[in-house]
Amino acid sequence: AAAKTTTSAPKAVKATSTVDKAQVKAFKEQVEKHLRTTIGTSPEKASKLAWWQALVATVNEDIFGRLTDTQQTHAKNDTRAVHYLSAEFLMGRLTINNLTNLEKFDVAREALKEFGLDINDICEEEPDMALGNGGLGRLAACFMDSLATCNYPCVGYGIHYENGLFRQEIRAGKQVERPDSWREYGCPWEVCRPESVQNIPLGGYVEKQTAPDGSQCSVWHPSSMIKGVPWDIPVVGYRGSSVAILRLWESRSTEQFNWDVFNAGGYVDAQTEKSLAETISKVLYPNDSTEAGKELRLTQQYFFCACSLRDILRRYKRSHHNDFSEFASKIAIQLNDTHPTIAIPELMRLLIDEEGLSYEQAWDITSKSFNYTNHTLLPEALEKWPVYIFEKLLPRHLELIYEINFRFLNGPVEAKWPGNNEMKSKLSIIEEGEVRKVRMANLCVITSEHVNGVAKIHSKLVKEDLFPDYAQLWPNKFCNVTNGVTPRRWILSCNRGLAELYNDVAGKDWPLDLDKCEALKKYADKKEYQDRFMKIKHDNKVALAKTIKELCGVEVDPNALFDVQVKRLHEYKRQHLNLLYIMSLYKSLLEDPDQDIVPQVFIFGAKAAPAYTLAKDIIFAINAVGEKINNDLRIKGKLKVVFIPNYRVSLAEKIIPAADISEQISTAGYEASGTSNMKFSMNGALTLGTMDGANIEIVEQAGIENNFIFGLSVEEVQKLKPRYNPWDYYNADHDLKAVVDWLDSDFFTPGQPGALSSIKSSLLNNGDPFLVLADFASYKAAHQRAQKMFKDKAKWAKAAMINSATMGIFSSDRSIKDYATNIWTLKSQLIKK
Ligand code: H53
Repeated sequence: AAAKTTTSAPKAVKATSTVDKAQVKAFKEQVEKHLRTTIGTSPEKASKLAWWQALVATVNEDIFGRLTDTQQTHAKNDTRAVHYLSAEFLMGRLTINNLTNLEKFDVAREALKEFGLDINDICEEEPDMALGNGGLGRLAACFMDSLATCNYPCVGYGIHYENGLFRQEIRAGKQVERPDSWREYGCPWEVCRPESVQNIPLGGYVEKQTAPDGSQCSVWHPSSMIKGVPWDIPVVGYRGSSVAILRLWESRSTEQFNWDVFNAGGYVDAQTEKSLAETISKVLYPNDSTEAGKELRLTQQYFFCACSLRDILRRYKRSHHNDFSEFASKIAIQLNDTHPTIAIPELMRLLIDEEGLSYEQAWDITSKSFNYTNHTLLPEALEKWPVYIFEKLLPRHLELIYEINFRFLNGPVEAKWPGNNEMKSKLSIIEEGEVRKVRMANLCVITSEHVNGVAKIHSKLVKEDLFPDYAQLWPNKFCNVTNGVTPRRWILSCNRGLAELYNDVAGKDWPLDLDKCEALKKYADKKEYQDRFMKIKHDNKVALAKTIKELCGVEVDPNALFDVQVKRLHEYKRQHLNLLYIMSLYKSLLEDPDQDIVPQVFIFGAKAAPAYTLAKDIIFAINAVGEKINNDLRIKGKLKVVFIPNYRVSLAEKIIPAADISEQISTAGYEASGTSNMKFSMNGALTLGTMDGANIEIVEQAGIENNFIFGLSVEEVQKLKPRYNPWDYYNADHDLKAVVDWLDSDFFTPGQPGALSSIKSSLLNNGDPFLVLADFASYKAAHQRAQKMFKDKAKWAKAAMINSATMGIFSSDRSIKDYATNIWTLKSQLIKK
């Protein structure tokens, strides 16, 4: 039951006396046993890494028993399950999260303390599992946590990249990419499953054959075979619910293939083939929201989809043999963006060519099994693959895509718009032109039962602007599932002070029902609760200040306002708008160093795609401006700018709980949803942002008066865009003109004039595609409102508390329940022990 605390005494850390002594003793013995017998060392000489490995081995004892229970329950009940296909799963670290979900964190902390160890220090040994770029990959990870917690039968399928997203170093202010070999010394969470290895055909040609009954059929003669090796990562639901599996496929060469080449006398060729096969899962493409269009990327997509579908079929056939009539009622497949689209023709091919079904039977099953989530409207992110790549790699799949397209254009399209060739070419899966292309999103929409966007406004734009003609054909296909994030990772394990406060005011079940946090709202006016809330924030800021000192060498004051923008670097996210504002603030401080402003620390973290030159230039500019400002004694430390290198999940867990302001400043209509916006708000940051993506739904919950909303709306952007002239804004605003011109000088880059000019050029000569200059004045005004409110401590605390308390709907449990009810028709399953 909730202990109603009315005193002002902060209880940021749970008292150790509540931890059961016997459990601590048992845990301690287990860790020591593993240290000796699993890791082969002893407490006297163990390294931190060895301690961490022994800790994981201890946790795994608990996990594997639950995993077996989960799988046995599902098998016994022959449950319907969802199969979440995603090229990215950005899991981050697992130790603290798993301990938290098993409710063993406090016990483990005390046990390690008895060895003289600090659990947080030991857990720093764990490399982040960075098998994703940003929002889309982290969403998949949050969804796995919620699927397990809500007891939905599921499997996550992806790629076992040998190298995750690159490690970012900053040298002389510039981004340098280094490889991320996250499992160089093994990953103790994953289990290899040789019994489920798959062989995947690739390349070659299609032969037309005539069957005895005179009908034509196609026979694919692939030119090579790739071995897919599954690695399973258990995903632990909160409080002993089910344990889900994330199955990631590693590519290897097939022995017989190499052996043949070897026997034919080509040892070197055999090696080449081996390394080619292994290249497929070597590295994650570092593009977020843009497509590389590379052959290897399509091969990666096909490889993991082909492995996953064989795995799905194998499991289905275990209970249903060769009768496919129940397939669609047992199997739901979710496509996370267009990356796994190739699974559609691959399922068709498996059912027709390998299982002997007719085209019509295969289509009936396929079109009832798939659903597609769209995550972006950006044209450069919508995948289109040249037909010639398909001809080379996947000739049989291309044939099936043509067949699907033919039947679609001559069926539903002809019926709705008879004789209308313009409509046919618009809706066709194939784009005609000098290079013919396969439009993957069209294939997804045509095949899927449901197509969803990821926030209300985004789903509306998907239906009305991106696929309006498809929406006329199938209005009910289109729906919305607003994104969410797991409160287990994003409050309970990364902000223990706040979690404790929620335990006190909302009872201990809030991590399973985030709406319960609303209970804090009624204390938002009470001084002792405001003090306690802001003390938690302050402690988090002190911890972050220490991290900043270690990573950036910059001293920052925890009493200053922490203004944070952490996310991938992209023009539409407008880190350069933030930078222009910082420059204007600096300029005004130079003009009047004694002015009474709130001391502020601007904190950035962002990786740029290695080939995205302007994004890298913006990183350089942030560092150059920061260097100058941080060392300028004239402004008396009122302003600091830090760029934290190598932003990733484990850093987000330290940064987000310490933020006062969350910068969510994308051009309206461009950020599909955003998910860090939800995490910040949950942790009591106020959003300074545009009416874009999920920001709209956040302020709907928390109140516009408790956030700082600015800028053009989606409609205003759409209206202005065709006649937009950035020079008008530049010429009309002295301050704006001065800071834009400052970029052309060598003030921030002594001896290197023009080093920041590309940014000015993008804003003026390149037409400012994301309307930075148009939103500048309104952005500045929003900052001024924020400054003013920050001076009123009580008002700020109240707004922060209301933000945190009203984020219930942004739990990924809510998202997953929406999917389960409206898209998958999936029931949760209680696990029998
Ligand atoms: O997906 C997030 C959204 C976010 C969107 C992001 C995304 C990627 O990370 C990568 C590719 C892509 O098409 C979209 O940009 O707005 O919150 C999860 O839905």
